[in-house]
Amino acid sequence: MNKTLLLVAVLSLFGANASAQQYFTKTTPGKYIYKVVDYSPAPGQFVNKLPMFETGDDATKMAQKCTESLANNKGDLVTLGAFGGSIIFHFDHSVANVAGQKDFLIEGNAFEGNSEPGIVMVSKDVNRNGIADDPWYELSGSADRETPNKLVYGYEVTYTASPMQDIPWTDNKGGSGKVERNTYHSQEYYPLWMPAKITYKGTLLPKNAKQDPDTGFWSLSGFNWGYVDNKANSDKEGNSFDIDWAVDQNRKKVKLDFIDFIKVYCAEQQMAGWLGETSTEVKGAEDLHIEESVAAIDKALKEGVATFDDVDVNLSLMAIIWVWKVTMVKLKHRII
Ligand SMILES: [Ca+2]
Ligand SMILES: [Ca+2]
Ligand SMILES: [Ca+2]
Repeated sequence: MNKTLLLVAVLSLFGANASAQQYFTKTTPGKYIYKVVDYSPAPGQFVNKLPMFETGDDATKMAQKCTESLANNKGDLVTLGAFGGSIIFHFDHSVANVAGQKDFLIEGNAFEGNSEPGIVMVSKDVNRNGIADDPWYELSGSADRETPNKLVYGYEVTYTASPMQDIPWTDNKGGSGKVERNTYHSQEYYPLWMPAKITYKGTLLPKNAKQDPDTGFWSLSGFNWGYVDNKANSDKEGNSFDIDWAVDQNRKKVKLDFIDFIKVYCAEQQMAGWLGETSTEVKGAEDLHIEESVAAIDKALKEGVATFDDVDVNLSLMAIIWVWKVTMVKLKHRII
């Protein structure tokens, strides 16, 4: 009986701990990107330039270069290349999902007629290891509601390196194409630190590029809401995201009280003539309500279910000892 009660208490503690928000550092929380933990672009005309690849750079180094470009509101651009190319980053704290409000903002470099929409995914650090290896949820955007039959869910593209040539790809729907080179960018378009074959999976948005038959001018029309690099940065609302838009693999709504990691991937697969391939760019991100995020973490800390990453183990041990002591006292006084 005693042992069972204790086991239940400890298990419930781990359960609570597993879903608790956290600080990623002990410094004063900031509202901008703290760290980029993964950068996996698809081929594109700005790849190996934004950020710059140098001989010997590996995936870790490239992610670090992205951090240097984006953290603390630096505001340099990172390109994601064609469909599926992605970036994963986090703030220095978990971002609360405030009811009825958008929770974070992501900037790109879109302007009217030049939208290169990327889809946002969010994740909680469920296993509390500080690494983005937990379940991901997509934030559903306007196209899901407005043109559901024109999206391709579970779309998958494989790119094959082809040095200094157009880069061929095939998809899981029997389609194929090339990320074509152009005269404006003369560097290699395939991410040079990555394997010679890369496969990316996600939701494919309907093509948004159109060429004016008279002028030859290409325009990339914007979607209504819910995508990165889709509206000009001056449109704060149009670049803001609500954690309540999260859906699971079956497109069913998921309720998340906070998130730790954000992923953005390019959701278009098209060549727009001389404009080249459509590729999402990311310029930065911001927690839209840092006070609420911090208050929620502090509350969880007080309740003993949140931890600083670097003292995680110690706090967990302390919490286990605390639960043990409380249980013993309660048993002694026959409270339970
Ligand atoms: Ca919200
Ligand atoms: Ca994790
Ligand atoms: Ca762009």
